[in-house]
Amino acid sequence: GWAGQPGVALEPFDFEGTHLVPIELSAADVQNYYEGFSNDTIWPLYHDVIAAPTYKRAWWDAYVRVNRRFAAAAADVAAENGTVWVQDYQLQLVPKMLRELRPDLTIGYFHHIPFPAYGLYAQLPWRKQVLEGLLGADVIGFQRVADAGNFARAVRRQLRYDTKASGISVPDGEGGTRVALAKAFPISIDAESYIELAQRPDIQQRAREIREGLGNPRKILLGVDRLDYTKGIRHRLKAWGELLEDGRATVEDATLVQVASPSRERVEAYVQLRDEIEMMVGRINGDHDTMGHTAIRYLHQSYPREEMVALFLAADVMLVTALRDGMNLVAKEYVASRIDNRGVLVLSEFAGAADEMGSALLINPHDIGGLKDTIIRAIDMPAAEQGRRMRALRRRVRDHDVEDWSREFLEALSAFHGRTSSAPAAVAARAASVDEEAGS
Ligand code: GDG
Repeated sequence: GWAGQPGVALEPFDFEGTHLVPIELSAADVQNYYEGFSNDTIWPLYHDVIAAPTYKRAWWDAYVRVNRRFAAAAADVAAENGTVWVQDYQLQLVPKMLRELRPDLTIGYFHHIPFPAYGLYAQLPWRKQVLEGLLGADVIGFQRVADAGNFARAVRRQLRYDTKASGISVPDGEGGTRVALAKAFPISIDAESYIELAQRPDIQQRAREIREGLGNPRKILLGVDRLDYTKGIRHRLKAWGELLEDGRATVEDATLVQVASPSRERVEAYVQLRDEIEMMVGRINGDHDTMGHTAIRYLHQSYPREEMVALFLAADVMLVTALRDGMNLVAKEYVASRIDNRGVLVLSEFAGAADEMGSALLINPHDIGGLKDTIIRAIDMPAAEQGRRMRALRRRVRDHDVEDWSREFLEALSAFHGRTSSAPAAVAARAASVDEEAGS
């Protein structure tokens, strides 16, 4: 990882049983590699160009340089025949660079955000290099089956490699072919730690205080997101504002608590988004607040986990309205925290979590009319139906927590490392057998 602050050179150190090797990034690296290429090129492109991606050659050059630095550092410290698991879109070139430096290693990569449809991916001026970078891994994990499918299609179209089932035939540079696995491994949360927090009397007391502090509205609606244009916060505010405007809800009926944690504050699209959201909140509150009740309690702040769980316990309705989201852990954290089997999750079908959480009220956030109807349905949902849905959701999150996720990925990685193939048919057979071994 990097030190978290530009220009800070830290010696390797141990923390909670893990040896950490910080990579130094200069202020220019942060600007070009991190805020630029990672967060203003890849992030918007991979989230369906909700915001327009910026393509700058100087940013790409910085991305290559910094990826090389990470690869070199990993190559220096990894054990002989060891395993390296590369995390996320800031490091897409590392798998190939690392394989070149250390052919003995087993290399995995997990992609936390969506992988876009080919028609969008094709915009990327460096589309071939990025695919080749990722294909340096033995296993490339995605959140959704659709993401893995989009990746395989991009590989077929751009690189003309064979793909069968989840296996991709990659030339090994010596006339042979190795097989990389590209497959969905949906991430999860440490569910047990949320359950433990939700059981604490002080946190339950805090949930009651939060409700009191809001003037005891009949229902509390909650949104928790990094302040990001992918999260659909504007769509959520628009729907809620219209419901108040139409008289279908009042501020005594319900208050929306929106935690929007500060994020990427030096990227222009985020500066603009914050202005737009704060203007909307000001208008809606100005129109509807009373002395005792508010339409939206907007908090541009970050909170400790205890406070987040108290908020989850206080919230009758959780609104996850992302326009595009790799998974959305907040949806899973909310249901894990609801040890009382009450509360309603309204969940965007454009979040990866929708693939596993079919018992939520699924919505299309672009359909403001449908979103409004669903919010009313959630506010009015009878306790028995809440219980039925919440129990099914909680079962899924408890049965598949973050430990299962990492174990399944690492098992697939050790099963798949070193697979070679001469015929495409063999690729299909091997990919299918690993699918079974990974249990999905
Ligand atoms: C990326 C992908 C994918 C937020 N505010 C506070 C706070 N949070 C915590 C939440 C949750 C996490 O941050 C956010 O995770 P999400 O999954 O919701 O979204 P991203 O940050 O965009 O994460 C996403 C994820 O990677 C994992 O693969 O699911 O799709 O975009 O845990 O609770 N936590 C605390 N205070 C806050 O104010 N303590």
